[in-house]
Amino acid sequence: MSEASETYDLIYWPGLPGRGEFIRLVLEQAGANYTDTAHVEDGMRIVLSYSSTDNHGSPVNPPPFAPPMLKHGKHTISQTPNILLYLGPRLGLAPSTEDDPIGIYHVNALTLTALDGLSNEPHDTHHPIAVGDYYEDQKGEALKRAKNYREQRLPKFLEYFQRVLSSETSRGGEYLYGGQLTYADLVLFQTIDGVSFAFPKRMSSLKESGKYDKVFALHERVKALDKIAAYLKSGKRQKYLMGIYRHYPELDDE
Ligand SMILES: N[C@@H](CCC(=O)N[C@@H](CS)C(=O)NCC(=O)O)C(=O)O
Repeated sequence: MSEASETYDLIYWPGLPGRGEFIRLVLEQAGANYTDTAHVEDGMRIVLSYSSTDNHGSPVNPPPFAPPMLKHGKHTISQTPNILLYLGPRLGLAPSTEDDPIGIYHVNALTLTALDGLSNEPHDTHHPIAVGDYYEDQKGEALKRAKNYREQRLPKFLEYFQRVLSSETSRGGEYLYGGQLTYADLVLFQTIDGVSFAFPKRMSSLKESGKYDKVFALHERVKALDKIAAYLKSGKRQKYLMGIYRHYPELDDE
């Protein structure tokens, strides 16, 4: 059953797409009613109140550690893939449990893999030592980490998703699983988009190689979906800045 008419509240840092973007794309594609701390006046204060050490939770919610968080009714869910797991079936972006009871676990695995290799690992290229330290203070290690990412890890993950799109369970190669759009496709779109922003030279040569054509085609396909295309053009889509996907030309050296 679609619950798109209910209101969801996304709690995420204003000013950058970040991990909140994975949730936003799902809400946008589903046409869901949602509020977003990125676009309210005291958004930063709201985010801080959730992640504060003064937050001891409620009778039904443990305190969350970090954004993104999703408030839905009296529940607050945290951890990006967990929020997606909550939203996917509710918003019609996951396989139906009646037809395919195990499908949601496959979609979740694909999502976790995209987040591992195309979101968390790119983040670690510019912050390989300490999340709380400046990039400039870990630049030497970042250069080494980024080289390994560009040469080994990035192609390995692209090859994996190319193989998934060529597999029988993709049902035709347009979408990752079951021949229909799921939230895993929206996640793969956003990760490819972000990695292309961070590593434009490397991604362009990987695209030109032709080895990952199905992955790049999925990126274009999702980008062209009516609701996603309208969202991307709207002022709601924020620019990549100092979040997970950062463009440092020296980290994108061939
Ligand atoms: N595994 C978590 C990571 C959450 C996370 O690292 N959130 C960032 C923003 S994208 C944050 O504000 N972290 C604060 C911290 O780690 O201290 C998820 O996927 O939601």
